[in-house]
Amino acid sequence: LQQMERTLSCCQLKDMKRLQHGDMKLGPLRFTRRHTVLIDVDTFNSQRKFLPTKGRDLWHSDFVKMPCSQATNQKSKWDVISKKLKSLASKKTVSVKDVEEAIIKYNPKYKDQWSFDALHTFNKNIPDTENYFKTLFPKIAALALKLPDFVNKAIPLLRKGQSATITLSQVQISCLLANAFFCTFPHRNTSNPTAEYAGYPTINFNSLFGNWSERKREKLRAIMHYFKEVTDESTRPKGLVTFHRECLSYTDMPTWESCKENLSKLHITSEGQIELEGKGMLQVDFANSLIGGGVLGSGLLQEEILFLINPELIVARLFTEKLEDNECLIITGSQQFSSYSGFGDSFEWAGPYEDQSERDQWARRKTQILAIDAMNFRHSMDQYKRKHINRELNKAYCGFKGYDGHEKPDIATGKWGCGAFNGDPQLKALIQLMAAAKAKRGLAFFTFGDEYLKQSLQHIYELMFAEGITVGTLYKLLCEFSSAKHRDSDVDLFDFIKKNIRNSKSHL
Ligand code: AR6
Repeated sequence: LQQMERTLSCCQLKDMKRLQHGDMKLGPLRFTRRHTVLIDVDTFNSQRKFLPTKGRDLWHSDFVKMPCSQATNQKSKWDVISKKLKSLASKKTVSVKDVEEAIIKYNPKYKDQWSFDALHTFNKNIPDTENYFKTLFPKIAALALKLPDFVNKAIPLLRKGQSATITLSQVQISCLLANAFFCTFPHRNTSNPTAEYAGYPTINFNSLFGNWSERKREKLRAIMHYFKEVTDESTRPKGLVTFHRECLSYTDMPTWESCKENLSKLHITSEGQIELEGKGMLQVDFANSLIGGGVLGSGLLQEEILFLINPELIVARLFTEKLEDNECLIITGSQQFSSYSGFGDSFEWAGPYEDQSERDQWARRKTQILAIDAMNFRHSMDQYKRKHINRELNKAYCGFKGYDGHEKPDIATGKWGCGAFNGDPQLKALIQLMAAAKAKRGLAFFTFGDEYLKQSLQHIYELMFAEGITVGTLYKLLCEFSSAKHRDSDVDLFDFIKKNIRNSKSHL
């Protein structure tokens, strides 16, 4: 009987809805005031070609300041950069020393600050037979040099407070990342809080090249593999990727206590991972408000790993301002290039990954990644405060609700905010369930080996499902729990719900 009940409420992975793009016609690719497309839409729509759109460079605070800009000062800088890159690109083999020398040549201020020891050690430790880097460096330099041809329309910054979208080709992304590799982006190297890009993540790769550690080795293997694929004619990706910043307006924030929705369907598993088993669903990135977190440093948690196996995500750091409490970033169409195993210190690059995901009408891989940053609770008790519960609910809902008629597959998530950010997995699971119910989407919850959470969440979900609990009732229970927890910090959320669910229904 128990088994039967289980299959009645919790569902299986195969029942989860994945991206189709068949039922929903995207229509021709179009740019609008809020959607910048960096390729020529006419030739794309008529011949499916990926030609860069014509446009002009803008040295302006609303746009990415480009290394190849014709603005005074930068023009002469690009002369130096391009001369250096040309000299590297013309060689058959290039050493790490040459790469370092070139980067420092046009970033002389950082001569004593930037270290390249990780890149040196990495290169030395690879057996000669496997060492393709010496011949890869010239190709990356050649790719970086194409910037003025490949991207000639100004890239808007995805700034806080505004929903906006950028679509660009995978080749354009590779060219931007080749520039990041060679640390050519201007005004992006200072961490001074008053600096122009202080509210943005870093983009130049210098931090990846210093402070050798085994983590760095594995990161560099993943990054170099990406460049190997994108510089080879036979494996160069041919498609588009869309980056959308969504800003949830205050008027669109649900009044959680009066939400009448019932819980949506749930699949819970302690096996598998969001990025594999969740393919084709809205895959949650346990993000930092500075998108990509420590991917270019030494961080190696869920978000950094995601960015290493899908390096195109890294380009979001170029134009995405720090996310506010009511904002998220949704990336459609990025490609996975690498496989991996492990997590944190045990992370290993496990070789190439051949992404088989189909492409949609806009030539994007049928993948959607949702970056939402949980709050970082240094004091665990803080998370039970009502205003923080509200913040997390609205953050998740902002991402889960989808945008502008886009398809809404179910959501693949897990212990969002419960590792580095110290969240309570029970509370975070319920918050995500509520946001999913409000957005009318199912949830696949990957507990990442946590058997206890799997069992207890399944149990409490079945109970709430059987009682027909609504989002509003659950919200009120969370508020009551919040007070109970402040009286006695040992109270367990699921126990509290078990004890109070009947009462809550009758008096709420
Ligand atoms: N699939 C499912 N679950 C996973 C996976 C996976 N691939 N990887 C990890 N988990 P964490 P946070 C589980 O700490 O607390 C980054 O630096 C695993 O149990 O990455 O939101 C960001 O840039 C893990 O403990 O997320 C932020 O700065 C838990 O998910 C910060 O970490 C939480 O993963 C965000 O930290």
